Amino acid sequence: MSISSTLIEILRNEAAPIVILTGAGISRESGLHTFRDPDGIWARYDISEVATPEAFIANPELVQSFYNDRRQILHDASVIPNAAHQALVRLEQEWPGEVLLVTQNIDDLHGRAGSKNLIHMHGELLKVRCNHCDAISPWQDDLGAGDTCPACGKTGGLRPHVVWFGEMPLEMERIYQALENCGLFISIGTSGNVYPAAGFVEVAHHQAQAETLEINLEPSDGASLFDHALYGPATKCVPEFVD
Ligand code: BJW
Repeated sequence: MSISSTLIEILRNEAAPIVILTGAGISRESGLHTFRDPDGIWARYDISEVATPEAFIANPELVQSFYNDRRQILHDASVIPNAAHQALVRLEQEWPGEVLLVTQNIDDLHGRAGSKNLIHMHGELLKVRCNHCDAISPWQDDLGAGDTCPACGKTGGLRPHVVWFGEMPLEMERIYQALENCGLFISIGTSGNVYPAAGFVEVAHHQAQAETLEINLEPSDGASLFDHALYGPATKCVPEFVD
């Protein structure tokens, strides 16, 4: 069932806090591949070989080249924020209550579009983390074993600042606090396969009695958990909802 304009007006009048979760589907029409679609990243790579801490120990060159390739694609001039990223900026600016945007994406398209209240729960492709000093630093270029940490000057300890399977996603306390207090939870362009993000809808529903809305190309694995849904490409559905 689609969300009615009357319900949106009630939530607006209450200045209800909104939490938005985004996934790879929102960046698909900017030219970035999703993970689990037939043409997705996991059709070409084995998750266990590139997205676990064990993989980084066993074959750091393969893991670095996986992220170096994706960093290069992100620098491509054709990869820019789309109408869905832009609509979420308008929502943040115009909604009378707090809008927290939590993205699982490691691309920088929400930030480039202008979203401010933004959490990258799975990290950021254009940052590195140092295993020697824990510093997180901006990083635009290819990364390799011989690179030096901009913060401590030591070599050999840099890794992509991303959250692999088995690692703790970032800023979870802030995210759960927002979920427990929101009036509307919106999930956009995510398949609902990866936890803890896939469980956010239940936290919003049970602990905050929030309205829940899924916006996705097609019903996700967790579709039955949502009160409302809009199905179609994000560049069509997200502006439609916001405007
Ligand atoms: C469109 C569209 C268009 C397309 N418009 N839509 C058993 C049970 C429960 C949990 C576990 C378990 N065994 C292991 C776990 C934990 C594990 C997990 O979830 N495993 C599952 C596979 C079962 N999770 C973890 O390990 C996480 N850490 C953790 O749990 O720590 C402990 C903890 C517990 C509780 C609280 C706190 C902490 C870490 C997960 C790290 C995920 N990392 C990755 C890769 C790293 C970053 C990177 O390289 O980019 O993150 S995996 C990959 O999946 C990436 C994504 O962020 C993530 C989610 O994918 P997403 O965004 O949903 O993409 P897709 O492709 O799946 O879906 C795209 C959707 O868009 C589709 O539905 C399309 O239809 C749609 N779409 N075009 C709109 N144009």
